[in-house]
Amino acid sequence: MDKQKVAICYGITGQDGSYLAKLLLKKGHFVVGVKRRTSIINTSRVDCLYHNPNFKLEYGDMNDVSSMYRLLIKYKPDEIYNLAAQSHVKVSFELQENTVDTVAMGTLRLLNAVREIVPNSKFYQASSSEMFGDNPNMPLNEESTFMPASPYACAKLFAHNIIRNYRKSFNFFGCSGILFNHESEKRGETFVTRKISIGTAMIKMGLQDKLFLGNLDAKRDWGHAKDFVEAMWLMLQQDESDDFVIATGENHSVREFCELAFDYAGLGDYKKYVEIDPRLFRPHEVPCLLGDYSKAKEKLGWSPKIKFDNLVKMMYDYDISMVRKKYGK
Ligand code: NAP
Ligand code: F7E
Repeated sequence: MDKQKVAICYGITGQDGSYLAKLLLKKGHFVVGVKRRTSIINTSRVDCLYHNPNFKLEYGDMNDVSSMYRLLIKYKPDEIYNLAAQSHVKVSFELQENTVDTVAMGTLRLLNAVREIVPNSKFYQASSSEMFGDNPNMPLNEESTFMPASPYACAKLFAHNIIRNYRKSFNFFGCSGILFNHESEKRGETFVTRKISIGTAMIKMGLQDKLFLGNLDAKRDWGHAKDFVEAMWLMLQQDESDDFVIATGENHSVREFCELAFDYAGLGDYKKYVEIDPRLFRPHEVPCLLGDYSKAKEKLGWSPKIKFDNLVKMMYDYDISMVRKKYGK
């Protein structure tokens, strides 16, 4: 019988960490989830895994090298997934150093520890479509020029480049998934899709009158996190490491997301409820992103299953049931 694979996942408490952990457990892995210390408990996305004998939570931090060594020595993982980040683009304009330290330097620290302790393991890096930033030449693929437009994107680009460099210099197995926006019922509540799905549900239940948003004209290529974590896993099952764009090949505006959510909720025209708050605009906006996932389709056999309409409906259905439960309606 094959030895059980061990995977370490940094960023386990986040949206993708929770979907990835479930997928890896299904694949038969032993999963070590790394969480940082927080003043209030924030493991709700993975609490359902707490009693699984193949799942273990450990403390660690992208800014704490000795904990990286401790965990790598203790578990000798076959696969390492680096999903940890200060992942909010707008916040990165206010917390520049923290974002760069966690995303760029944190990745470098983890890479160096991995090369020392488990040099034959496979490493997944959570790269981002934000790295394309100002590039207007859609659709974007692995050969497109990176023109980062935020501290977050600059930091992700450093991490992306250092993985490529280690791959070429040290024969290191490091894959970067250049993931376009992916959302879900577990998406953080300050990202626009979840703000809209929760806001629509609150308005539907008469608990809120208005939803305040920023730029409604921004367009994103939105997929579902459950599909996207499958691509992460597939990348590490290949014989050679590489970079892959993971996207749906369709984009929609924030306005279209609102139109569909309010219409689906039976509230009619979103304009009756949505107001613009200029404080939600960014110092430098990425107006449009659209990905070309042909390489992932050809080499990994990956395609997205959940399309935009379904994504919006799934998120609204989840949030209306949460709102009902929470407010006893
Ligand atoms: P998320 O929900 O914001 O999760 C980020 C995770 O990183 C959380 O578990 C967070 O812990 C952890 N983290 C933050 N700072 C840390 C530190 N210093 N040390 C250890 N852990 C730390 O993000 P996500 O949507 O799941 O995305 C996963 C990864 O993919 C991120 O790297 C993100 O930048 C990247 N990405 C996301 C998308 C997308 O559309 N979702 C697209 C492209 C790339 P806390 O819970 O304690 O905050
Ligand atoms: O913004 C506009 C906003 O914050 C999407 C992260 O996972 O995906 C994510 O980054 C768009 C932007 O995601 C509001 O200006 C309008 O154009 O949901 P978001 P993001 O910035 O695209 C990438 C791929 C990542 O890598 C990141 O980690 O929506 N927008 N009104 C708004 N955005 C927010 N957050 N809030 C608003 O009220």
